[in-house]
Amino acid sequence: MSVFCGKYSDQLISTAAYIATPGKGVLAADESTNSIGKRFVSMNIENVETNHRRYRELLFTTPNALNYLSGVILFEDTLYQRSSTGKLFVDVLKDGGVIPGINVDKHKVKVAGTNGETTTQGLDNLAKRCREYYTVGARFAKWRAVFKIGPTEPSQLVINQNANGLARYAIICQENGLVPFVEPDILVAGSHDIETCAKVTETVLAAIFKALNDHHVLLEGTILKPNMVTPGSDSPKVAPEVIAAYTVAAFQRTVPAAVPGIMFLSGGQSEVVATTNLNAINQFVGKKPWTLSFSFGRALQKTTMEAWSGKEENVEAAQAAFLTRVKANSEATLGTFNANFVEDESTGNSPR
Ligand code: 5MM
Repeated sequence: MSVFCGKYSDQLISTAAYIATPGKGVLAADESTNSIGKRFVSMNIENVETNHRRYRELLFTTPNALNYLSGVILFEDTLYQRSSTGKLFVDVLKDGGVIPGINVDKHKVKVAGTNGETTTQGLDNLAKRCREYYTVGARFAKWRAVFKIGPTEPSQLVINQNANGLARYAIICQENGLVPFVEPDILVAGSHDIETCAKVTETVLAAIFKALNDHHVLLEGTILKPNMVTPGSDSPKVAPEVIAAYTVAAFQRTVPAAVPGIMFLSGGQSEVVATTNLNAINQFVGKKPWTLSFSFGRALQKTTMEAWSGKEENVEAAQAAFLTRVKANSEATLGTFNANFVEDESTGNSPR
């Protein structure tokens, strides 16, 4: 049997191509209730549902910000919520030329017999949920599988399990009209060097694309959301140009040219570091048949959330911080982010 070819094929291809428009990227605003709660509490923002909604409204209604985005990943609650003017958030995004997406995984669980490695749950009822999400306007989905680097990790068991889980998720999405974001997140924690991260990234991606092929997934209607190739967080730092060279080489070796877009997660990198690395990746001279862009969560939102602090009088300043980030990352997708303009980590907007 060949790749998936069903009633949604053309739409999947055009949706994925739109998401991968050069100059645009994706905002990952799909923090679960638990995760956004933890972030709010750490910033002294009251962790109540009203604040989750107010914060997402601040992001989605930032003047001009949607021009730099092709998609926003939502948590299930947000898909059904409305802005303070009564408009569904889904319609706010669509009217701004941005495709709504939905996080469909049900989080990770430990795999028995491993050193704390995990796999991701959520396949039960996934087809039914995808049909519902499509009806309310979602056109893409996201599923995150987590890998860690250690003396014997990731294990072959966890690589196989997560690759098959991602592939099964991807084909269920495509059968129901949603472009799958395939997110293998190889965590930065550890003292490994960049070569080790490159080797693990290549091994994991090779297994995933073998599984996607086995499951007949239409690659033209798929987006990859990977980590960048970097040294571990406890290792000496390397230059963005080195990260770019290793990252692009890892994809050249494993990601078919049929995939329209590679939209990176930020993985705990600071806002400026994530932008600078994305810019270096796009400036790197070499074979790059995919759009290389962003699907950042923390690296788009940290200064915005801090600037807001839950207070109405801070909305304008918070929106200015968010606009700075989406614009800078849009430039980075084109390799035109101004390296001489060094942003202040605390404000995200301070010239050298
Ligand atoms: C925004 O956070 C997403 C959901 O996380 P939880 O399920 O833990 O709440 C997360 O999947 C995110 O989309 C990716 O990890 C990428 O985010 P970063 O912050 O690494 O760019």
